[in-house]
Amino acid sequence: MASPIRILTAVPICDGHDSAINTINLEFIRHGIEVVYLGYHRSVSDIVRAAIQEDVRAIGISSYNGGHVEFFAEVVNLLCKHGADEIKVFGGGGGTITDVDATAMRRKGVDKIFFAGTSLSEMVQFVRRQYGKPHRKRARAKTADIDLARKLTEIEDAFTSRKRPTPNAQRPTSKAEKKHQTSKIKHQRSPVIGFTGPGGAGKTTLIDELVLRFLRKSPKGRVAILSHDPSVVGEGALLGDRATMINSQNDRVFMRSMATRGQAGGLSPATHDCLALLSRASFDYVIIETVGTGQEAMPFRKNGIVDLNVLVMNPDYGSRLQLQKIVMLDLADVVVVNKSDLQRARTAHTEVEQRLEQNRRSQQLVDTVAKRHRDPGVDRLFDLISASEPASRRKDRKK
Ligand code: B12
Ligand SMILES: Nc1nc2c(ncn2[C@@H]2O[C@H](COP(=O)(O)OP(=O)(O)OP(=O)(O)O)[C@@H](O)[C@H]2O)c(=O)[nH]1
Ligand SMILES: [Mg+2]
Repeated sequence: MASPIRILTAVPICDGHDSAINTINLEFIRHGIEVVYLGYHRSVSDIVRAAIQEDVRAIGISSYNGGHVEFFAEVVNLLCKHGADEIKVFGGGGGTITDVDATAMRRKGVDKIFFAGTSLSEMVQFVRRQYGKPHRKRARAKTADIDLARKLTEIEDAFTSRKRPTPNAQRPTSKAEKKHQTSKIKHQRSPVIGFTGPGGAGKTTLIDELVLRFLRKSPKGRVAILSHDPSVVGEGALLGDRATMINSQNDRVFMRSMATRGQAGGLSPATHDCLALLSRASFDYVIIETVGTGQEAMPFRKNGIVDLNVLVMNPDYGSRLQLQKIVMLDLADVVVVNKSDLQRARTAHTEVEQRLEQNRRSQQLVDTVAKRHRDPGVDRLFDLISASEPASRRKDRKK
């Protein structure tokens, strides 16, 4: 099976018109395209960085603020500067982009501008026709991030090209997969922190706040984030975690969004190998976020690379009875009750605390308000993570 087309979409800086791109994203997804959505009010450098890290085939920009001629051209130029000009640029902006503008933009290297009145199916056909084939004979990667991004694509594609994806398959078999095989993980690898929890609990917001603290504490450090969103085999996906990120739009953060491509449990068939690659790529931390999970999920159990398991919960999980059913409450090293600004948070804290006492092991419970800047709960979580000794290093010490 061919790998889905991956594109990145965004709305430029000083522009909040996101309704058009939201509609277009959905149409692309419905037609089997994986869309990494960066959100609105995004700068040229944020867009180019994301496109490179995500190793997308093209960038679709929706622009209504009037600055399209310069903005699109700057994206094209910056891609060229980074040696990533194989990534194409296209987009639209309704009546704000005139015929004359579009001609000028094409001259500056923009692939295609869609005018008002174009049907959504025409756009889908264009993307399929123009960007349907993988990049062949790629020029040598000019930067380490481009090289890493391509290797991640190679791993992901190797899993997808199998005739029948095996559920929970973690053992690579193809040539490309073997090349990146992770059984020989070096001892010196980055600590890997795993975040899981129900959809919308605030995992991404929390990770973004933790990244902010990390960037401040380590002026030269780098973090990698591997983020997941759900998808069915052979179908498209909205990879939307980047749209929630503010602080992680930074050259010291390497983020990759993955669709689960049919695998249940919160991760993709290629996660293990992608994670292993990232953990060997000299980041100070590697953070992994699962899709929003259910009561039975234990996504990091078989993974073997995650050093610290963090379960992020909503205060409104139901009642004490529901808590008994959440398997991750037994497995997590740290349980976060996020959205502590909500009314039920105090009760949730007490109930979760009592639930954890039954486990009789040292699990930490932290209350956070991830959407509030400088939240003391997030500070505490950051300190806990910084102080935790990765399991990999503990194992090394015992040897
Ligand atoms: C809806 C709308 C709003 C909504 C936005 C809701 C939202 N979340 O997106 C609201 C009411 C909030 C709004 C606010 C403002 N708006 Co307004 N808005 C519009 C409006 C009416 C429609 C835009 C739209 O979504 N069209 C629907 C899309 C699907 O169709 P389309 O635009 O024809 O696009 C086609 C193609 O170009 C293509 N396409 C578009 N993008 C992309 C991307 C890709 C990748 C692809 C493949 C294709 C593609 O898809 C369509 C296919 O037919 C336009 C006027 C108009 N009729 O175009 C003004 C307009 C864009 N707004 C305008 C202005 C000035 C503003 C405000 C500054 C007003 C104010 N003073 O507050 C604010 C700014 C908001 C902000 N934060 O940026 C001006 C812009 C003028 C300019 N640039 O010179 C316009 C043109 C109105 C006008 N005539 O004055 N706006
Ligand atoms: N009230 C409140 N809202 C929050 C808090 N943290 C995050 N949110 C909001 O919750 C919504 C979901 O946040 P995300 O960070 O995207 O949640 P997520 O767990 O990553 O979601 P998925 O990846 O879809 O599973 C957003 O609208 C956030 O602004 C918080 O502490 N309090
Ligand atoms: Mg998320």
